[in-house]
Amino acid sequence: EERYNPKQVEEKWQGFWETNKSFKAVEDAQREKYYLLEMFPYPSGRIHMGHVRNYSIGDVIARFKRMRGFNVLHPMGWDAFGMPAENAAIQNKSHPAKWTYENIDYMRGQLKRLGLSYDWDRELATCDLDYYKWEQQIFLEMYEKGLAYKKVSPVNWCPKCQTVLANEQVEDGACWRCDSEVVQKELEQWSFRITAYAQELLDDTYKLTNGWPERVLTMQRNWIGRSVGCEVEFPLEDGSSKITVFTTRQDTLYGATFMSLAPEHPMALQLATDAQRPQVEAFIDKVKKSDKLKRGAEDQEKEGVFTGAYCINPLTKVKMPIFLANFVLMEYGTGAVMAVPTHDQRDFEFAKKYDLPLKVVIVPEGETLDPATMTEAFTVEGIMVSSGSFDGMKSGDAKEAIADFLEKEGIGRKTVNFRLRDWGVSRQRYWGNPIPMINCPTCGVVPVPKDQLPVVLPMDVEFTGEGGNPLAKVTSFVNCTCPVCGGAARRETDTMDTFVQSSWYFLRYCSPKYNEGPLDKKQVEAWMPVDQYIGGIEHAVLHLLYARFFTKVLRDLGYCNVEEPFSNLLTQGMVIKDGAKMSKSKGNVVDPNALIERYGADTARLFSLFAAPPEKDLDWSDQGVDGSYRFLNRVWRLVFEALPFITGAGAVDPAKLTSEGKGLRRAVHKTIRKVTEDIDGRFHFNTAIAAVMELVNAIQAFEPKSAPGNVAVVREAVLSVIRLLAPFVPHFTEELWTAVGEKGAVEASGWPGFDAEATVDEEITVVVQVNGKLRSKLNVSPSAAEEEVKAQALADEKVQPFLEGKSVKKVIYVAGKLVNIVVA
Ligand code: ANZ
Ligand code: ZN
Repeated sequence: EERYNPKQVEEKWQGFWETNKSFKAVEDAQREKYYLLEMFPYPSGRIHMGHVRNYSIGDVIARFKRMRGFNVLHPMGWDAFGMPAENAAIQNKSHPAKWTYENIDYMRGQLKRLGLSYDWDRELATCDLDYYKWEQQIFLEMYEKGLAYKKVSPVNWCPKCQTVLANEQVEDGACWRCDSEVVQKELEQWSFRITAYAQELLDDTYKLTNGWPERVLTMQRNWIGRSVGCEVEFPLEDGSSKITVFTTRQDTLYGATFMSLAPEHPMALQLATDAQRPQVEAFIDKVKKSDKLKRGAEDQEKEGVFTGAYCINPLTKVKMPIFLANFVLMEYGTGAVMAVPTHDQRDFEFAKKYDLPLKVVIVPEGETLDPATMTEAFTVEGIMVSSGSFDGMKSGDAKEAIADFLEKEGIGRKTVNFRLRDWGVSRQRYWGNPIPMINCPTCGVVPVPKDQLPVVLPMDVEFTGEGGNPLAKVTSFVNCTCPVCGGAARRETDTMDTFVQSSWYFLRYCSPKYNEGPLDKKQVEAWMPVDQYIGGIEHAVLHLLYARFFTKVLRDLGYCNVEEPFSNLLTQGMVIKDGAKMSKSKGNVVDPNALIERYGADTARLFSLFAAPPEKDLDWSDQGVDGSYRFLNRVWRLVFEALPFITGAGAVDPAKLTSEGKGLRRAVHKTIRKVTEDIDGRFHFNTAIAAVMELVNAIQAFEPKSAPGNVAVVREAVLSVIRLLAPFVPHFTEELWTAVGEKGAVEASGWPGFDAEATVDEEITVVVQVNGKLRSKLNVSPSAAEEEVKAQALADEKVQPFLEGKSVKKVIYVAGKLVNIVVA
């Protein structure tokens, strides 16, 4: 008998897959396609357990779908631009390109060592010129359509990374990557007009409800943040101009008693009277220095300053003092808010602090509200009061009525506002895709003509870690001629956010070598959308929103006909150890290399799939790893022990089976059914594996295995175990499949089907008596519970007539034999 030697087995089959290109995906109109994708990794140096888990989950699905006859596309690549490469270059005096490509080589080896079934011919790295040059073309076309534009804007700046961050990349005021506190700055910046797609991005979340976790969709909807309301105009007291506000509560308009402007509002300084100017200026200065992200927070202390000016409430004609307030943001709505202290909590606190008038315009049905005794704003729906002709209406209805009235009077209009901001994509870093633009002193911003693409990232660069973007110091790159006037000009040195590259790599995988454009439409058509996408929840509003946006842009540029890129999304949990996420700083990292070295890739895969369902956090346990290894050894021994007598055993003839034989066969087919259901669409790999473990126990306990009537069943049971385990532990099962003398690869043998008839439990007969007289017979499973059998007896149609008009006093059950119903 051979001993299980994972290293030997795994090398053998990895070699086999490589030489035979076993996982190469080729278009095939005869078979249903299945595009399976895991979020591609950043080539940080080596893979970690989170990767092992993510890719093992994906690989089970890929292999399962292949065994079920699907034409599976399962590609892998590298999200290869970005800061860490540059930081490493500064630290190690090497080059980001060298660092990145060396890491890719090493990590590719690690992934191959895990036996993951990728089509390696489609591999791409986003820092390959062959990839990023197409992105430059897309950028130019977005520019032509007004979807990429440059403007001075306040930006989130990470002082440590020395770069701009998108709103999505700021978490609780800190950089998503290095956790440094983010500050606000004004900078000229390139942006993508994702806001032009806000409505579609929102609407289409409702098409994804069957395939995406509701939690992710809710996060995206909140991030897009659609608000329906009105813009209303408030004339200044002197009639010289007017202030436009955005409100979602026009039903409270009669209660607006003052005005709050963002300190950045263009009219802020202009409005200040001479007497108020010094305070106004001081306040603006102070707010500018404070954190914009904290300003919007609920628990933020409300602060403001009176400008000295007044405007007029267009409905009540009452004079309203105009304030600047720290909680009003210039980026939302119009940067001006009509303050209704009785019905908005922020305004209430502000009014109390600065002693401003309160007027109630909505009350709870049948009650009154006294502004003098209110302790907080009344913010829910109610009945309109002190609101002219709208009095007595429900406030919800008054919203509509007042909006119509404002439009009719020409003092307002219904509008929709989104919280979503355009996506700032400029990064002041070297290791990224150069934005293909030129700044000419005469012509301004000029796009690089398409026939002059690509703008190649220069290699000859110095990394000192000081003085900002290293690219800006490469004069041979920066100095250029203007394509319009021929004069001396400067090349744009901002590079694109790395999230741009990850916004379309899944499309490029469909035609990775295509050299006439970013995408071969026919190939994209054949493979897209991604049927199953797998990755971390941390990308819920970052990558997953950008990728949806970019897909729609590429559609509108004519590159594909895809509406939504990912039909189904699985967000896997973290790998934790000792109750905390594995991380260097916590010192609880388990290195996959050591694990694979000691136990083999199959054990690493099996453990990470068995220890928890994919969405849940996986709690690392050394005993668990050991247990997985021991299980594989058990299966190995079982197969080799059975070998001598199952080889050559024919197919099962159900008619010739003993009751024990039938029992084992039932276990086999029930297991096939359960494992199939657990994997397909539900991804309950842990319970699927547990079911196979039970079947292995049943085979072990089954005696005598070598009896002539039994060998066929034992053979069927053993082959089923091998095939059911194939997606989880592919090297192991290929080796056993060969050992039992089966031809071809186990994966090519297809997924086992189950015989429904064979899963039916054997039944026993229970007689039913009423007051001791035989009335009926029941067929029940031997494992049926007492309550179940009694209920069935009472409901039996032959028994029913004898119960009519009587009351049941007692039901007696003699297990497996009879039910006696006592009536009176
Ligand atoms: C008057 C009012 C009365 C409001 C009331 C609310 C309650 P959402 O739902 O998030 O869209 N607002 C408008 N622009 C703002 C800005 N730039 N900065 C801070 N707040 C702003 O919120 C819309 C509401 O937020 C608007 O409706 C406005 O206050 C405020 F009882 O107008 B409301
Ligand atoms: Zn020019």
